[in-house]
Amino acid sequence: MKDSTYSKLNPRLLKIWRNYLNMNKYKVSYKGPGPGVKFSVEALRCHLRDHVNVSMIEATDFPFNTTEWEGYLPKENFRTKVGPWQRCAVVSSAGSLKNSQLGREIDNHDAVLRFNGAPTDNFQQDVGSKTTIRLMNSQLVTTEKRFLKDSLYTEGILIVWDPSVYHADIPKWYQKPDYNFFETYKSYRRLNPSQPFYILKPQMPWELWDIIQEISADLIQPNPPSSGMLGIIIMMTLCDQVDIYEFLPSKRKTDVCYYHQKFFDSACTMGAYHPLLFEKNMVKHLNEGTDEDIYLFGKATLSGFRNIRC
Ligand code: NCC
Repeated sequence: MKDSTYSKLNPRLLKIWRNYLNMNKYKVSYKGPGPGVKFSVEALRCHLRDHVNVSMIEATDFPFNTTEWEGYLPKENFRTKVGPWQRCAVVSSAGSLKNSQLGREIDNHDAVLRFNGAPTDNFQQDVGSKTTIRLMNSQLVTTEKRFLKDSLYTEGILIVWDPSVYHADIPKWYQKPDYNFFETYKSYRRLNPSQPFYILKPQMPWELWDIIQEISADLIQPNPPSSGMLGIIIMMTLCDQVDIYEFLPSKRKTDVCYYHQKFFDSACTMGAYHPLLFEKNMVKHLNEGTDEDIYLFGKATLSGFRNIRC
């Protein structure tokens, strides 16, 4: 995959990108450097480590410190409870994972991160069966009727994220979340009190977005990064090495959106709402694996933040 720009996209995706730029739903007003600032791999990794703060809402954060929230958030701090690990896998939900036979290799990692409602049952051969962390968007938690019932969600550590207005603080975001997932979150916690379930701080996606904009030559969609990109950064903070599967598409690249559903849409891989194409350019730049690994296995290998010197 070469560095791609939006001007090379098909007219439908180009139109959607323009519409999002005009809409600016999250009131993005980026004033940082760029666009198109060039970083070496090492410098970009340090820049991400130093400017993207991966942390979860804690019981001391207002308004989560009020009686309404008493006892709902996990007691243990995310960074003391979760990881660190050596080798981690991030499994995108892409259709190109189908028939990949990557399951064993994926399960062979110390920790595996998956997204939203991506299943493993019946797909083990291609995507593995281990789920250490499941990162979900707030739309799924709010609208998926099976969320409170389906055993898919009861394995591993859960993290939910919800987009705030650009760089809003926690109290502002809490008054106006994108999806009001808070009551469902509480219900889930009452049903599964011993399963760790964290809420990502809303500042993190925009800290990451700023860097994607800084290094991209085009204006990127003023919408938060995809769960995929957020999950990669979360794992980079927890692991020495992160192997990412079918985020950079392999020779199996397809317009089939998911490995578990027959639904066709090229936007799933190239991006419409999320600045996915630019995220993929960034991951390609950070990749320390070979082009052959991308082509054959859709595999990119990134160093985590834990052992780097900046
Ligand atoms: O599709 P989604 O993501 O659940 O996929 C998880 C991550 O895998 C990467 N991906 C997926 C498909 C594909 N062909 N190529 C890919 O690279 C992406 O990095 C993606 O983030 C999301 O980011 O949360 C998203 O969620 C869905 C949907 O809300 C959930 O699946 C819950 O039902 C969004 N789809 C819709 O809203 C219709 C999707 O845009 C982004």
